[in-house]
Amino acid sequence: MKQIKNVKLSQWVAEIEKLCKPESVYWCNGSDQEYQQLMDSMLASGATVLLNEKKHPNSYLFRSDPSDVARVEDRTYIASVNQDDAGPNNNWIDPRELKTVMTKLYEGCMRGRTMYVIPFSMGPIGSPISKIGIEITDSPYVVVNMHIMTRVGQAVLETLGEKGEFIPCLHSVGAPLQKGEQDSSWPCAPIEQKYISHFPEENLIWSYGSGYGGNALLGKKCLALRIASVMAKREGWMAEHMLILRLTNPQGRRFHIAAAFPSACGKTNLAMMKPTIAGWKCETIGDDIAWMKIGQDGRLYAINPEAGFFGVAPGTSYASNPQAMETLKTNSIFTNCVLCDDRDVWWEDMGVECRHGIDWKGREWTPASGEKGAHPNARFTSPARQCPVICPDWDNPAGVPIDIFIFGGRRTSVVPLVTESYDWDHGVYMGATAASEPTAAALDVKSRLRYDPFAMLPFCGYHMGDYWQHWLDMGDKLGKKAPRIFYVNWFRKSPEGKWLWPGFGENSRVLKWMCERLEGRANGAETPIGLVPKPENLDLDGMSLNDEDVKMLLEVDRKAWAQELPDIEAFMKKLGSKVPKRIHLQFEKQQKRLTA
Ligand code: O2Y
Ligand code: MN
Repeated sequence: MKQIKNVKLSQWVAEIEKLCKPESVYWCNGSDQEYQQLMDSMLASGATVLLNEKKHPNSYLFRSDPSDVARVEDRTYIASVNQDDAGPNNNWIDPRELKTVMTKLYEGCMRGRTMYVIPFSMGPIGSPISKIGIEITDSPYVVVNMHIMTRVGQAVLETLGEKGEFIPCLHSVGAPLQKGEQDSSWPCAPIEQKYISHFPEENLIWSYGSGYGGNALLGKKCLALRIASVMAKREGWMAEHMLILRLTNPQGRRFHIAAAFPSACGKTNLAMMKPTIAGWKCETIGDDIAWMKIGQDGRLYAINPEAGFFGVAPGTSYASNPQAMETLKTNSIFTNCVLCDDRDVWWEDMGVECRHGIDWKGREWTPASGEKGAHPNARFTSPARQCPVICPDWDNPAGVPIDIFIFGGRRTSVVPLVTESYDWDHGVYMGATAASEPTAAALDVKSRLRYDPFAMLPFCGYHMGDYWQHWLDMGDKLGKKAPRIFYVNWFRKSPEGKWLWPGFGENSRVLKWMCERLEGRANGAETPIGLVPKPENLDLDGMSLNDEDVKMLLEVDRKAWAQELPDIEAFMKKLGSKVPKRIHLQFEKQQKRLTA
C-alpha cells in the first residue's frame, strides 16, 4: 500500500479493503493523466462514448441504468443516535441497525473491481472554511466526476497531514463481479438495496447501490449539505443550498448575493445571469452550495465548496443560459443525453434540432419517437473555471462577504416579484415558510404547494426546527452586519395564464432594487408581508411591460395571503415542538398585519 502519513486514514482504507474485497486498490492523484487513463479504460469497456472533438473537445457521454437516474430521497437516511435529532424532515434508522444491514451488503461488494481512494477538498485547499473528505468508491465514473466537482489529489493528503480530520465517504455501486462475468456499462443495485446513509455524530457517509449524481458523488449533497449542515450547527457556521454571485454596479460597488431556491427554479441560470441593465455586471461564484463563516470583521464570508457544475441539461440553451452553454463546450461529462449521429450531444429545449440519434436508454431516436430523447434529469459535469463569467474570487480561500440573502420558489399566484423582510427574524420566517408549486418533474398531486424551507428539506442533516434556531442564532451573532433578506418569485402569472415577468437577465432589475435598498437609495412600500417596491421604485426602462401587468406582479392580496396561513400553521405543526418561539412570533405578527 502507498505510504500514508495519516494513521486514521490508512487504518480506515485497510478496514474497507478487508470488508469489500476489491481486486485492487488505487489511490487517486487527481492528475490529467489519471483522468485520461480512466476515460480510456471506460471507452474500451463500452461504458462511455467519446464525443465529436470539434463540437465538444475532451468530452464524454455516459448512459445510466434506467433505474438509476436521480437522487433517491426515500432511500436517504439520517442515522443519528436519537431519532429526534434527525427530525420529521428526515428518514431515520437506528445507526446500529443500519450499519448491520449495510455491512452485510458491503461484505465482498467490490469483488472483481478496483477500489479507488479519492482524497478531495471541499473548498480551496487549506481555506479555513474548507473540509477534507476521502471517498472510497468502486466506480470509475464517480472518480472522473469527482475530478471535476472537487479538488482531488496529493495536495489534499499533504494538507491532511498526520493528524488532520477528514470525512470518510464510502461508496459502492453494489454489483460485485464473479470471475469471468461481463460487467454492465452502468452497474448498480436494485432500489430496495440502495442506501444513502449519513451518521452525523461520526461525520460519516455510507452509500450503496447507486452510481448516480447526488447518491454517488459524495462530496456534494451528502458531505457539503447533510453532514456539513450538522457540523455547521455544531461549530457555528452555515452550510446552505445556495448559489453565490457578485453583482457590480456602474459605480464599481460590489454586492455579494447568496440565494436559495428549490430544484427547477433556475438557480444555475441566476448564478450565470447576464444583466440587461446598462453598466451592471454579474459574476458567478457558485451555482448550488454555499459555506459561510463569520470573519474577523464580523461579516459573513462565503465560499463555493465545489469546483464544478453538475447542471441539469434539458432546458439549458443559448437563450436560457449562454454562459452554461459555453462552460460545457469542453472537458465535460454528459450523462443521459441524446447522442446525435455526428457524435454531438442533445437534449430537449436546447434551442437546436437533432434529427436522429441514440436516446438516453441507448435506443434509436428521432423527434417523432414520441418519447423524450434525454432523461429530464440528464446532466452535464463541467469545470467551474470554464464559465466565461466566473468571478476572479470564486476560489479565494477567504471567501466573499455576503450582503444579501434571497429565498424564493415557483408561485404562479399570490407571491409578488420581490419582498424585503422587515428584519432578520422576519427574513428567517420567510425562508422557513418558502414554498413552491411542484413542477411536472416532481408532481405531488396531494399538495398544491410544497414547503421547502431554505430549499433545504432534502438536505438538512438534522431537525428542521433546530436548523431554524441556528439561523436565528447566526443572526444574533451577526447583529448589524447581517445580510439583508429578500424573497423573490419570478413565476407569477396573470389570471389568463400569461407569465408576467420575463425572468433571466431581466432579473437584474430586481437585484438592482435590492442593492439600492442596501445603499438607502430605493424605497419600498410597507405591506403585511414585508417591503414591496412600487412600480416607480424598480428600473423597468426599456421593458415592454404594461402598467396592469406590473401592478399585478407587485400586488399583495391580503385575502389570498390570509388563506395561506392555515397551511403554514399545519406545516409548522408537523415539525413539532422544536419550531422556535421566535418563528411562531413571526407567524403571529404576519397574521396580525394581514387581518389589521
Ligand atoms: O439527481 C441528482 O443526483 C442530482 S441533484 C442536484 C444536482 C446538482 C445540483 N442540485 C441538485 C439538487 O437536487 O438540488
Ligand atoms: Mn441543488
